[in-house]
Amino acid sequence: MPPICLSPRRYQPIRRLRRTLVLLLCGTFCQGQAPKTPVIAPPRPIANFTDIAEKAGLTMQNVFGGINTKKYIIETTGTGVAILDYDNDGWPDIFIVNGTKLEGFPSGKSPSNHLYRNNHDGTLSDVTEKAGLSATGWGQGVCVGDYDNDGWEDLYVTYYGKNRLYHNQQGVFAEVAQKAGVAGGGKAWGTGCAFVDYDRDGRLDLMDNRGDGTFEDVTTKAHIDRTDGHYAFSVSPLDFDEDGWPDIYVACDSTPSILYRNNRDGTFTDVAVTSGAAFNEDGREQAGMGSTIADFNGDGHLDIFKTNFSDDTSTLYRNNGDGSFTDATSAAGLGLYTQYLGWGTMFLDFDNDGWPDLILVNGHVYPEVDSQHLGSSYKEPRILYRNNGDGTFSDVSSSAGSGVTAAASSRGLAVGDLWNDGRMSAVVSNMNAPPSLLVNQLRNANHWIAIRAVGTKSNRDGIGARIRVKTGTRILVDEVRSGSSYDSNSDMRVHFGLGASAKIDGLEVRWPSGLVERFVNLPVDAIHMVKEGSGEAVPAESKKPD
Ligand SMILES: [Ca+2]
Ligand SMILES: [Ca+2]
Ligand SMILES: [Ca+2]
Ligand SMILES: [Ca+2]
Repeated sequence: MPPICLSPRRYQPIRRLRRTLVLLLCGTFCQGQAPKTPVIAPPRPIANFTDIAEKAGLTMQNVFGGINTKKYIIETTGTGVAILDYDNDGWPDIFIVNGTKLEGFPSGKSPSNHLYRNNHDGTLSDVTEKAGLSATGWGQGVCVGDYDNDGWEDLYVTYYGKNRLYHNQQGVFAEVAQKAGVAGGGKAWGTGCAFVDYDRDGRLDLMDNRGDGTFEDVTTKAHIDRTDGHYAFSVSPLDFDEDGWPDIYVACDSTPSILYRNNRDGTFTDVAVTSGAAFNEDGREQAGMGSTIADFNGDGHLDIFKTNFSDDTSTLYRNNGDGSFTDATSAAGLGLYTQYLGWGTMFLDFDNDGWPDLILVNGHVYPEVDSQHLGSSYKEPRILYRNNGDGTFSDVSSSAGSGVTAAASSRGLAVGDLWNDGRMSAVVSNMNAPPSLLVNQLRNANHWIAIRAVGTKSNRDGIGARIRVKTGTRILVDEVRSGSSYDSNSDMRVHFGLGASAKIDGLEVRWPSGLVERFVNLPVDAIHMVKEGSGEAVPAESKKPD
């Protein structure tokens, strides 16, 4: 059965944007005289994210419509970013989608998407051409998944226009969207996408993967088309009700969010309203942009965080563990800002203390906003929230480094352990500017572990696998996930901060095939390849009736 990538044509109704989008210290303690009274050390900085994009060689120029003036909404949405290991050398590489401008370009001068290969030394090389990925157009989102299970990560790129599916042929990509039946009609505006094995047949779907290199459009069959009148922006798969079947959260602009519950029979039902994940706590529709999934409060249930338009806060939906969500934004201390227009967002445990933190990138849709004195700016700083481990977050942006405080009009965001050292970095796509590569220069003594799931019976990426790590005091949970953030795809290796725990007591994987396995004796501070069928099988716990 197939993997699912919510994307092209059939998604059209919920992917079209509303056209009326509102035009819209004393630094150091005095040195000099030796103090007579004890000196209180200044608080240790929490993070020091610096933008090393230029130094690292990430120098492409994003082109996305007019620089100072935007006439159409198509010029405002920007592009996504993917972190993937395209050449299978074990080091994550970076793919950045690009757009164009209304006036077009002389032949040979058109902007292209870019692929950067990781040189393993803190730098990257532009390998776009060599990898066969030079292409121009109104690029939007990107998602990663090995749809043909050949061990090489494939790429799907959405467009205002025909979408592109790049089949990875040992490091060189061939564009096969038309042949595979996922190009769409060219009239829809593709935004977010994700690969999901919605029917758990071991083949990733973006639509329905027939298993012969083509996809059947199952939008109607799967009841996805029963959700009309939404302006869908980004896609985050998660098994919110823990029945072993992947569900799909879609953040929508100006309309209620969608939560597709997988009915285990090839169909989905939008349960966002009844589950409490459609509106905010005041029952208001929001203008959702990006979304991210993690268990923020350590209760074993995956929660949802969503960025929204300005004049609103972001929203944190706490999963109650019974199929329902509660808006926990204010209680978690995330209701501070309404001036920012949020796009990409990801949970990431930047300090490896075992509690997923949050990064958000912002920026208004129209450059013209700067002359209108509306209280928000085209270029806005990023935000970093540290998870306090007690259900609340603290805004640590101002002490998190120049890469966080810098203002940009950002859109896509992906996170990953770019240099395999346990430190999470972020790649950001900025409007009409080069990308940012935010690397935390601060190290600490906390431990971590990362898992690269390799499915055998399940899809090869293990997308949808649920991983539980047991330490002395905690059970950490996450899933292998394609998509998320704003139209982006993060490092699919699942990263867990472990705090002071120098060992784990065990790791359990529930594969999409249904197999539940335990893996033991995995050392910390390392990335482990965990292959389906190589662990110690355990009876599936608390299996709900099929
Ligand atoms: Ca690589
Ligand atoms: Ca492949
Ligand atoms: Ca489910
Ligand atoms: Ca943390």
